[in-house]
Amino acid sequence: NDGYDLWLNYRTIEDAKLLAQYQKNFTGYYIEGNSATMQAIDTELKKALPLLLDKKIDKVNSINDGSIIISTGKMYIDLGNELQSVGKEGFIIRSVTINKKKCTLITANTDIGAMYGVFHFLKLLQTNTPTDKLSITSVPKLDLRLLNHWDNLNGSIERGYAGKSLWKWDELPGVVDPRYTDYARANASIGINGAVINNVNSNPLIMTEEYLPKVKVLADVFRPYGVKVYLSISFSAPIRLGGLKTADPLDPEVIKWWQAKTAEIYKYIPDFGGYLVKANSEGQPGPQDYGRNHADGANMLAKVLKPHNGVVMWRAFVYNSSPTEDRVLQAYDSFKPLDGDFDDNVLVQIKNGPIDFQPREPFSPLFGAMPNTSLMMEFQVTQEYLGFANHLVFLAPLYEEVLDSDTYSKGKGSTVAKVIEGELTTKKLTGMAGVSNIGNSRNWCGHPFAQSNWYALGRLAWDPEASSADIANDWIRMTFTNTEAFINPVEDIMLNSRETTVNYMTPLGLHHIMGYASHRGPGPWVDRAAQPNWKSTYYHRADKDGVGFDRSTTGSNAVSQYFPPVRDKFNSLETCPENLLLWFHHVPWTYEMKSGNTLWDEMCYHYYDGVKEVRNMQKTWEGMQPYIDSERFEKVKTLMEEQEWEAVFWRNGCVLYFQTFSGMPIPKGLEKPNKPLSYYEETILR
Ligand code: BDP
Repeated sequence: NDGYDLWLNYRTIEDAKLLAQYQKNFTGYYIEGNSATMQAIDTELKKALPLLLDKKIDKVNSINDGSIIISTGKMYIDLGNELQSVGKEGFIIRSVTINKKKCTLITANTDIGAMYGVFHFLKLLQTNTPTDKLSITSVPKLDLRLLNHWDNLNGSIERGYAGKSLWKWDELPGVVDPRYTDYARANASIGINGAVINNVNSNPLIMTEEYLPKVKVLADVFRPYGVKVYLSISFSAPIRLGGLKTADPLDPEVIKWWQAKTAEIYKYIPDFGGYLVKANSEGQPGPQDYGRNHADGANMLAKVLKPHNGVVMWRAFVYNSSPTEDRVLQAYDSFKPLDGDFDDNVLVQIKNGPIDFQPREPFSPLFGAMPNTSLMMEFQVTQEYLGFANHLVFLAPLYEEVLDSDTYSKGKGSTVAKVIEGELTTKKLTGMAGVSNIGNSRNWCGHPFAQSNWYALGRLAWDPEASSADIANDWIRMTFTNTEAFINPVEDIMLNSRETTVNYMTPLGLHHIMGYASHRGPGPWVDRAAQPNWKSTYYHRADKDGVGFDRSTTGSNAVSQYFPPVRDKFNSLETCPENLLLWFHHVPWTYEMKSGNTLWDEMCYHYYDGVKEVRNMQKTWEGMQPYIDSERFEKVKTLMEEQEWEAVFWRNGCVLYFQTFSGMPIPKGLEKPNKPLSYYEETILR
């Protein structure tokens, strides 16, 4: 098994009793309608059912005992208002009796809803769930459930660690790689309904006559699977492609240019999703270049897209290069004053934390702070700051931690999940995007376990309140095996893996201390950079007295961007959660932690625990050999060896570096680094 099948790895049910039951319960499938989506459902069932049930099982023309009925039009049983309530994308699965025949009904208002139902049904079989008395209703809580591909037109992927881009621009539109279909299938199976196919640092050529026919082919392949195509655009495209002198969003010629270009795109792709925009951020052009603000820019595009039903996703990831103005403050300060100014078809897309996809950050204070704006979540699935594709890090616990955080924007219970579900806002467009970790490597994501992060993103976009434990459990069963002796230990590995990584990289609220530019390996010593807030020393502020960034009311006052109880909790050294301590406070090395240890000792213990936990993970994995194929077993084993090596490297580098400030010894009983600090400073991991 080379991992190509992802979680759609249909294997015969291992439990003989259950298999016999399923074989009895399911005799054939009956599909109403013949749309491209229904045909795709047919293909999926034709492949999956015989493999899962180890018997011939076909499409049937009439309803029999044991039929799986897939229908969007005909009502087989009285569902009352229920069908209506599942909307355009939800579905219902029911065990029913029709004309004395026992059947399973999968029904929805649309074909894509039915497809989601079918994948859910297959998941039930894949995870060995009893199917006698099914009564399932499922509706996605968010409208836009997207992957953001940071893929460049030359085939490279910004922050991609799983090979080259899936999109073969040189072959398209003539040659259509069958892999595009498998990509869409995988997305549909977890409810992902859109893909921004190019990098946010956008090359405007994507919007030219050369590329649009290629983009159209992708859209055509994705369409039956409910995956819409979106593009990242460059705000200066009217200048770079159109030859205009300005890209001022209020200039009539500029507006005309966008109208014509947008209409052209819709000619190729009538259901094109819309634009994702990185503007006035890290050197990208934007409305501020012309004295306009983010809302002026977003609304101009929104008005252009509106007649076509397209949306604008305008990113809030903005910060300047000021050496003194805390970077953490800047997205909030730029966007909060614009609350209420954005058109209805604009979503402001916010990274989960106020800096940049760190192993741990507090939630972005913008969530809850813009009640009159549609806000969407941006998570990173690719592991830019989390060990690339070499470290096993299951990200669902990170996503869950953010989604469950209480903003208190409308009192207790105003979680980030509720904010992005639109429950606390006047605007109703909702969404979640994940920066994709997919490339053309045979197993899609590089590390066999990195697939679980793509999977988790889809599941949490469907239901931001889903639990990471359930997600891990399903993923393991679908991807590997239903053997309990494998599931339990591997689920533990997955659920602990993110905290393990925080421990050996950035414990206690440390952040942005990775190697310069590459963001791989430790780099707390990075003190020279193209701009001040790209230096690690800017963030950790270690000196002989202590370490950490004072963002309390006596410091940069970032705490004040949160609502009162959260603000006060973060502001006080005593109540600030220790896992965010150095994010919000500059703390003396000798400060007594809750454990009774000094801060210095505590920091050391975290770094050492991180390594210990990776070693435990390795030991557990060793015991898993009997349960799975040797190909994936060996691959994970080798990657874990690398992870252990890098964890030790991180630990030693960081402990030795911070020791130059604390001047305190590494606690007794801990193995001493066997190389001097200079070795870690000079060895650059890429
Ligand atoms: C940072 C990445 C950079 C991206 C940027 C962004 O280092 O490559 O372009 O985020 O999200 O994390 O725009």
